Amino acid sequence: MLEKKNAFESRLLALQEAHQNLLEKINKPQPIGNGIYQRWRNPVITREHAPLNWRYDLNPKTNPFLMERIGVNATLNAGAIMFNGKYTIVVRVEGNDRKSYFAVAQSDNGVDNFKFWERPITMPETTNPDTNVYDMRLTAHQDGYIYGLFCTERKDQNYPDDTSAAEAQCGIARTTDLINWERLPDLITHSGQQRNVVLHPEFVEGKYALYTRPQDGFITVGGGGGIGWGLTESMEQAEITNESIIDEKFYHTISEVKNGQGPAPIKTPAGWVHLAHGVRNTAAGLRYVLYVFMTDLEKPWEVIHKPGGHFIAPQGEERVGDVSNVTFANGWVRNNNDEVFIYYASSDTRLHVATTSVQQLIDYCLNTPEDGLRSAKSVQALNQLIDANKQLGY
Ligand code: M1P
Repeated sequence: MLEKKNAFESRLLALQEAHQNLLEKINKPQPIGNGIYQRWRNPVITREHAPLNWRYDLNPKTNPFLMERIGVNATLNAGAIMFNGKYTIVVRVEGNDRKSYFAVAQSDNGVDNFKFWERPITMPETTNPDTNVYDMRLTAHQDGYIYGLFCTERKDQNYPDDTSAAEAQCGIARTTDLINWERLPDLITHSGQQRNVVLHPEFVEGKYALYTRPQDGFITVGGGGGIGWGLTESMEQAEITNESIIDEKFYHTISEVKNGQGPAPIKTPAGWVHLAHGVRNTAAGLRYVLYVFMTDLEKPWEVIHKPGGHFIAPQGEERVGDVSNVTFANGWVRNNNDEVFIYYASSDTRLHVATTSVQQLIDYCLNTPEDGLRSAKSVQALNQLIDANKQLGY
């Protein structure tokens, strides 16, 4: 009995020490980079960051082997915001049971030492309970609330015998403290399903403005797709009656199959800077990359600059995970020095950070060649660059 107790205690100590070391691990930027942004070496949140008392029954009487009772499978796709002077992320935590929930974690510097709050978010349900909730976009809106828009997934009742048939819609909640959330009715649109819906931070024409992603099915967007745009009078009964596509998917581009808005756009003197994901198909399955575009300051639905190609694509270890070959981002933070912290997940498994600045993002939008949509145009753009460099003697 004494031996068992000692084994329990030494295992607990080992777990606590490993957890503490992970939480205090200092992060460093990767060397050189591409000048557009800086990747950082370590993921900022992994499943091992989840507090021990969320995962283990710490009572030797009821858990003599100190087994993990409620496992965390992945920590990914986080919404992000500067909150009370801290870099704050609302992480999609996916349990071993495949259900996702939201949990807040904070860091003083945005690149390491992220710690989860004491408990995950208890998100109220509507009268039609969610089976799964994920990928929250946070928007500190002009109206004074922080809104969290997320995907609510339920069984698709149109296919009662298909146990994998799902329906995605946009869930809406708002808060002022990130602890207490007021759940509002789901967004009504007149498209089949919705995912990747994001609230624009300012009123447009006196209304709430939303970026949408209409889709025919749960995985496939079908004939439509693209990043959509629509207005709603209120968020308490949010409904978009007129939805238009502002950034289409296009043949033989990084977003040939589908795309979706990432976090709420950042306002800059040159325009709104957007981060989004684009998806194409390959023999090895779908490949998700991030891209950036800029919309007009007065008309956030009008794309005015769109650099060609991907901004962030999965690299090295990022390429492997539960859903490999994926980078996905729904959160970024702009600090008072106009530095931008991009929180992106790799392969639906863990969360990373890349840092850049408002100035760099503007430069990237204004000066990266657009996708010419043909190989010949790509070579033309390349030759222009080579010629310009030759004139400088390079
Ligand atoms: O598995 C990759 C991503 O797939 C979905 O994104 P989209 O709606 O664009 O297909 C989402 O389920 C997302 O959470 C996931 O990371």
